[in-house]
Amino acid sequence: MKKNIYFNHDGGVDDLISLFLLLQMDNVQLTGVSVIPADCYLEPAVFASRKIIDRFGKGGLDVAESNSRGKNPFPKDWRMHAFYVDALPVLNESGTIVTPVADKPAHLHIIDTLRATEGKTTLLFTGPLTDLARALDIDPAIEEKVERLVWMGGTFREAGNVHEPEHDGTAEWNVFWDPDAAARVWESGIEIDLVALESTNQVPLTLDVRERWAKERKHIGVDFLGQCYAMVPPLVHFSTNSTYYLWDVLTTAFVGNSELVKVQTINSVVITEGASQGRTVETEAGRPVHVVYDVNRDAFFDYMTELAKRA
Ligand code: AGV
Ligand code: CA
Repeated sequence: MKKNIYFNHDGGVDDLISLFLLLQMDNVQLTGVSVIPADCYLEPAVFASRKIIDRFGKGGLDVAESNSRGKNPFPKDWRMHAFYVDALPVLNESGTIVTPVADKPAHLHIIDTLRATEGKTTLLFTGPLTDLARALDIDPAIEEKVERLVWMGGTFREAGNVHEPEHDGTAEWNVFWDPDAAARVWESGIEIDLVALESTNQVPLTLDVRERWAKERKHIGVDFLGQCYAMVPPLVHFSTNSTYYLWDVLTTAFVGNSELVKVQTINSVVITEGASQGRTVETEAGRPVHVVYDVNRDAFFDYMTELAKRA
């Protein structure tokens, strides 16, 4: 039995690689894709998504554009990454784009796709939750059509990954971009699996991983990984604000193979105001979330590289 997956992403290198890998999973039925302009510019991220589906998928999908806006914008340098992926020759060889843009915005596309899909759907979100929060406000009954939400977001460690003026550094970026949206989803009855910084910190982009992909570049999908991860800074001596981790790819791999990680349930709330906005905090009175806090790093990199070889 294939799992129905609806994928909402924000066009980073690891978001776009996640789309590519989902298309290679034989236990996944991808039912819909939408793009939110958080850690990306919308146009190149939508183009790149459509081209990835054309080049590496089987068709039958459209890509919905989000018109959501966040509270705390991502740095421009990071948002530029989607332009680089969109320009890769492997995605532009055919010179045409077949996969269409959907005729409705992302939050309505989520509602319609959930309703049109037989049975329940797992929501995979690798950017902020704004489109889901808006969908729930319009049509709360879609909760019944949701199997669970798998989200790259949050952390219960002291250090988050937001290093911005007026902030204390305790938040993870996908929560920080729109803390109110996360709080809205926390209010729902949806089961939440959180792929938090606890586990994503264990999968930095490192030089040995790059070398491996270089050695195996005769496979077009592995070459695609190498080309994409050439655009972003690896971890060499120490972690900086721009150091790249495989945040979203780990989240996507968890959907395809939950045995790679360890999960623990934590009651939590989302802080929406002030210097800690976007922080997820453990508290008895909070709602339960299933936190992915540990990963088998080598098994994860093997899994994603083997998936890429199928392309
Ligand atoms: O916080 C991680 C999220 C993931 O969804 N994104 C990147 C991933 O797509 C934001 C982010 C945090 N640090 C970054 C980010 C960095 N150094 N470069 C680009 N994006
Ligand atoms: Ca992302």
